[in-house]
Amino acid sequence: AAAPGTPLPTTLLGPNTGAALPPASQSLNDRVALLRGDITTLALDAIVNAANRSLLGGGGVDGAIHRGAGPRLYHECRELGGCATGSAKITHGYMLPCQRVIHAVGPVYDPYDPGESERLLTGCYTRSLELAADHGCRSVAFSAISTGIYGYPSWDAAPAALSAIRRFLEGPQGSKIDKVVIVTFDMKDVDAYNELIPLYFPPV
Ligand code: AR6
Repeated sequence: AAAPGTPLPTTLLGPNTGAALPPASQSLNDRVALLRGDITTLALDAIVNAANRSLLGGGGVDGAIHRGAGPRLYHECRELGGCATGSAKITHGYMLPCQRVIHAVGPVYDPYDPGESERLLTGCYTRSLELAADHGCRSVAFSAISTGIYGYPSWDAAPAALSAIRRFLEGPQGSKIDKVVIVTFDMKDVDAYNELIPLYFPPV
């Protein structure tokens, strides 16, 4: 039996899946950060855009990234031939302070099929981290994919994002990434992440 006062290991449930995650690994804490602000200002190896299937730009964070990067980003994106929902493609960052932009295409939230929405959103995070690792990007910032124009409730999106990030960092390619920065912009995402991050990455 654990000594009195020893904190019990937390066993988390994956969002909607019912799949149990192993007890949270505190060694991962210093590799995940939460930041509120404009993702286009970050001088990291890669930032993750919330794009659409055309990859040709749009509103929200996508618009801000294309404005910041300048027209050469649009020209590179045009060569990519679009991207499937739940996946991602990588470009250069051009006039942005980051080296690379990873364009993830989140799902339009479907309240009649939340499981499929979650599967696709999880795919965005996992595929973006794989691309970052494959391209030597050791620091990666994520925008809150799908939680704006695409209508994904922040309280459902955040656990999917946190599960995918933790599984990746604990997985075979996890050591290829030093830092994952979760960037929030709207208060709803700030609230969700402030409450949920300690469950997935408990304070030491
Ligand atoms: N930095 C960080 N986060 C931001 C910024 C910024 N500069 N601007 C907005 N956000 P959204 P989606 C947050 O709508 O829901 C585009 O037209 C915002 O508060 O940008 O995936 C694309 O082309 C929200 O939490 O992306 C697609 O057509 C989060 O970014 C569609 O919107 C995502 O909101 C994608 O919709």
